Amino acid sequence: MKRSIFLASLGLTGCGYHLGNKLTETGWIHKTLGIVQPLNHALIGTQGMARVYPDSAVNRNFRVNGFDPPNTAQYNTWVGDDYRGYRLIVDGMVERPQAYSLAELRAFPQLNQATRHDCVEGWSVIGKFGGPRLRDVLASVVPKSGARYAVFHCMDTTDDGSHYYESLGLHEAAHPQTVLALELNDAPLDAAHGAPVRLRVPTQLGYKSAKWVRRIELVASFGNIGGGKGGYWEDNGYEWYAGI
Ligand SMILES: Nc1nc2c(c(=O)[nH]1)N[C@H]1C(S)=C(S)[C@@H](COP(=O)(O)O)O[C@H]1N2
Ligand SMILES: [Mo]
Repeated sequence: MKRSIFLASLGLTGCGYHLGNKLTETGWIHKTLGIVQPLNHALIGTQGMARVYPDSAVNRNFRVNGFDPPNTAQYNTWVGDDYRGYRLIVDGMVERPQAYSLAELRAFPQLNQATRHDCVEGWSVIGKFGGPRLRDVLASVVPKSGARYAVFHCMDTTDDGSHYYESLGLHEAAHPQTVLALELNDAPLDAAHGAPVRLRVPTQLGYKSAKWVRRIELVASFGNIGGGKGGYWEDNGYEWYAGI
């Protein structure tokens, strides 16, 4: 009897995912891929997963919120050139730092899912975000074992003159629905929604989904970045873990 209860608990669909988290927390994010990837499909709709909506539920006009798009000469050059000159820098505590072009990001397996975006201001909108899973991109640079957080450095300027930034623990960064979105509603992401690359974290509040990402830096601590709380809104009093 005891034994069957034990086996039943092992059989919970969440276990494979939690095993993945354990491994990523020790810095072995690349080792989890083979284990977690085949489970993704079975896990949709289970605990810890954001609800996935049918295309018919998608709001065609996805609301725009937050600071204005970057207005630097460099950004405007990229916009005018279909972002061909843009590179996403992925560095910090990694074995193989990279600067990925959009074509290289499109070469990763893509996830394109309609999920609900909840802003802390109290509105929600359903949008379909497509792009590589963050964990695949992080695995490709091989995080060092001491890396604990991914920090997202953005290109827009906030009202205190700083650049917007956000961060995730590697646990959340490895979530199978967390993507670096290149598309919104089956079209290339537009400047207003964070082009060319924005983070999309459907399990957390909207402010975690950083737009206009220029650089992802892996760190052991975010205590010395910005105001030290892990994000622009966190530095202004919001929660770092903004689970929905
Ligand atoms: N770089 C950057 N990312 C950001 C913001 C911002 O001002 N700058 N606003 C956040 C907030 S509060 C929300 S609700 C969403 C809005 O995304 P949307 O404009 O695609 O709706 O982006 C988030 N990411
Ligand atoms: Mo928001």
